[in-house]
Amino acid sequence: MTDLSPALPPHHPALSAADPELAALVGAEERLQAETLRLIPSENYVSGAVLEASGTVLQNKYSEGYPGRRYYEGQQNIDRVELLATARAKALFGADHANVQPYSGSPANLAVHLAFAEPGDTVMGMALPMGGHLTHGWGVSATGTWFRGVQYGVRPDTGLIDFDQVRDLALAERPRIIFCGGTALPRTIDFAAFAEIAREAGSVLVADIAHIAGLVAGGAHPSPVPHVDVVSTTTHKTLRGPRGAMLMAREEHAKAIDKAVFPGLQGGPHNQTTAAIAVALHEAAQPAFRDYAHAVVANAGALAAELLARGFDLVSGGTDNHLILMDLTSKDVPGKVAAKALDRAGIVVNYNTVPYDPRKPFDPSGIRIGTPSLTSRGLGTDHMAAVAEWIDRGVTAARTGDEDTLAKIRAEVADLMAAHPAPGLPV
Ligand code: DSN
Repeated sequence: MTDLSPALPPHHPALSAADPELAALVGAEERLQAETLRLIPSENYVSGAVLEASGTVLQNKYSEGYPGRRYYEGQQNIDRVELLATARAKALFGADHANVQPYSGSPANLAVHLAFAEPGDTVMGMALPMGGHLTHGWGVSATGTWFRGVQYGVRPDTGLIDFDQVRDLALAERPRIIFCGGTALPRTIDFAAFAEIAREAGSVLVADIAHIAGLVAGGAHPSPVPHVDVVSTTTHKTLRGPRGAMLMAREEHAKAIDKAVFPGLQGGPHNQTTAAIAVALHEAAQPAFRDYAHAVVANAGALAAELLARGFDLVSGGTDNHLILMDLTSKDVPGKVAAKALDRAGIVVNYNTVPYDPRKPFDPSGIRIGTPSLTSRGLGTDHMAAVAEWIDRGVTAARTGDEDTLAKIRAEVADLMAAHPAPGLPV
């Protein structure tokens, strides 16, 4: 049950007056985000500027179409907002073309299918339980039912992408599209290796960099742009923007991408989100963002080292990026039990399958953690021993049912969080 007891912060006066019940929920969420150690690697804190942009009157406007080619009048300002966002995306990532209209990552990836494949065509991506994404042709997704998904994985001995398998599968299946990238990949993605295979197979290569977009923008992960046909990304993970997405493409694919997003799949773009994306891209182009991206990676490396020192098994033995995938089998605690106990301790993670997991996705062996949010709060490598220690104590307490320890950790976490206020939240 959500704790609604804390006093509301006074900074949503209209909302509080009009709908106190909803305002109380927002206030409770603000407090939760302020007091907890948020380790879900796909989450972050946006800046106050991004938050403000996403709550503007731009949301009152319909603008189906693209700048200069709309189906509604009154686009004097909206066109400029979207042009600013696309120009900033192209400049930041060095892309020929950018489309900032996809509502989020899944519609963006569906648009990619619409642009390059016909229903029933073969598409290839990493299997979801290996670290891929639903929308890369996984069976329960529309991308795996309307299209024929074939899937690659990681090597059981190393936890690294099995490029022999990728190549064999690509040459045997000749997929229309190959996706690289995913949601639980702790290691650097070798875009050049994928590009060579896609070239041999005659496939369109798509890099889904949703998780690492901020690292790419900040120079802390190699860019896919020189190697791939299309880049798909959400804007709200390491990139620290609003919930939204972008597609970037080589010039030759620009028309196909735009047509697939609108009118192929969507109606009017969410202009308030477009504005907030533009702000986030502006922030990501500043020198401080490079420091942020490198700090995210340094923190994850330090945290991984501390966890390994405490006897945890990490998929692939560690991390190169913002994400750590922990296999808790040797700790004798299922991932879901650990995740729920850590949540009670004020440490927010998600339970996750690990490659070759003998358990079910809704009750898997692992948890997935990452450092984007804690880095946004200014935590550094010298804090990672404490974070690892809390996780260690929390996982042990999960096994033994020691609620007192979980409550103690929650208080310790809240103290550290109070000393490191999060961007965008009321102090
Ligand atoms: N749900 C996202 C994540 O948590 O990684 C991927 O879509």
